[in-house]
Amino acid sequence: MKDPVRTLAYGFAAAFLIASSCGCPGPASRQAEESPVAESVAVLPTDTVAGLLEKAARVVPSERQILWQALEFQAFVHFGMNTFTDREWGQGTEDPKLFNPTGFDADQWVEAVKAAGVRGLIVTAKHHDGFCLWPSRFTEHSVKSSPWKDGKGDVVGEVAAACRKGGLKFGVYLSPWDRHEPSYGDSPRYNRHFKGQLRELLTDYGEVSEVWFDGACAEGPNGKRQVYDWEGYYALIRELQPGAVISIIGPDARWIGNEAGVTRESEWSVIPVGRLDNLPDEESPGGVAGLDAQAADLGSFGRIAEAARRGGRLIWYPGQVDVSIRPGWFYHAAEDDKVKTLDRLLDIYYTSVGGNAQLLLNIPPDQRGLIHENDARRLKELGDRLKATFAVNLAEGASGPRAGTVPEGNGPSWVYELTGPKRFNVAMIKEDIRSGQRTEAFALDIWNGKDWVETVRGTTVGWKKLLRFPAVETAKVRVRILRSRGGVSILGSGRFGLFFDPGRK
Ligand code: FUL
Repeated sequence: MKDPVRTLAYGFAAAFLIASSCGCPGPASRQAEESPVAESVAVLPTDTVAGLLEKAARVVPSERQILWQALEFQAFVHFGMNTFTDREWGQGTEDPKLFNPTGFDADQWVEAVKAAGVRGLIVTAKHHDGFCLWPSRFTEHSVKSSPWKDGKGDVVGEVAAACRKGGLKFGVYLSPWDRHEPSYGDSPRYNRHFKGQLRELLTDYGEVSEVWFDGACAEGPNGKRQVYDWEGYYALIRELQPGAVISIIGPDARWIGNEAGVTRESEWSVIPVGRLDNLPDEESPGGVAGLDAQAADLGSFGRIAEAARRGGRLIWYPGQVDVSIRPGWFYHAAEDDKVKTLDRLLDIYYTSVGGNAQLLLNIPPDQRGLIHENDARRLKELGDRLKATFAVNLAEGASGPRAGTVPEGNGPSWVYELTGPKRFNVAMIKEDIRSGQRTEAFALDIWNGKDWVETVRGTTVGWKKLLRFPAVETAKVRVRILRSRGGVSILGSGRFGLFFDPGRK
């Protein structure tokens, strides 16, 4: 749901993030442990073009960001009071007695989402209405006041256990905005309350791989505005779950900027942020350190140069695509026939996972507490299609990159001699993000027996670029780097692939 007040919370996050980044490049250091931002590199008005490019090439992810990026595809699960009131945003005044799933089965969630190929699951432990899916000691507004399992149930606990059993990472969405909690708006009091809840979630349920902070925010039931203690929240998460990625209103992963599953053609993970005065910027919608997460261009050289003029910083801040399989985030029976088509989901997959972003696909369980048959069927179709496509890498065993870099034309290029003629319609290119994100433009050529023919051209690569094109058959392909920031480290083993998607011509 679009939210007009999302910006405010982002602004608060900004203050802390920019104030605490150090400006010193290099590998992860002690500073990485002390600051929520793994690394940041200061860019200055006096930097030359070459100097800026060199600085941009040096920004690298933290270990937790690398592991998070490798998950590629996660499930988001919106379940709670809204499931039973048929709403998207609750008021906070709903009677806990309404929460009563008749057939709740966390294993069924895990099996259904695993069929699509996800590697993690994030559940809405508390949405804006304040109703907690775990028996929090800090409020009565939770499953313990519901008839479900006579108030003895714990959705978060069962989901965490099912994820562990099923081999999925487990993450929590905890809405900072709370329309029920009376202390909301009495800032220090609510901050204590919120940290208490975070502590419960981060200590009682084993490993938590991600904490998702929503930007939606408005006044509380007392009509007051909350000043969030982001610094305190982040410190607590780092202390209790040092491996957990803090997303959206957090330093580790940024909101892609829309809820429709759309990525930019050029998704950068190296992002210029901030201003010289280090103050939050409530004028700019979304993101940390004054970053407008909805801007069309976040990381081009032009943006870096602009940041340098203002004395900004470069951080590693990869994008996450949160999108629902249905129109709403929560389950509504009226949307049973509005589950996204397989083609739409594939488009989203290819442009997010294959566009240097992580895909967080929401699947909302129904009033039984089960993922509906229509969604489960679609998830399986998606997983089957992806498996059929990616099971065999037709470039496997190719000779080429191991022979080294072949300088040609404007940039380096790599020729792959396949083990024989192969027919393919998908190509994969990856950078080694431990060395940053450097490619600005590339092309893929195929050998037609006489000449090289350019098949597809792209801009950024990053973690993974997936390219789709009409099927071609050849025994030799070439990747050309047209523009990069410093030397490019792509195309080592496992970073190049050719595949055949049987669902396309
Ligand atoms: C938004 C929320 O307001 C929606 O209800 C949903 O949780 C979505 C993922 O984020 O900001």
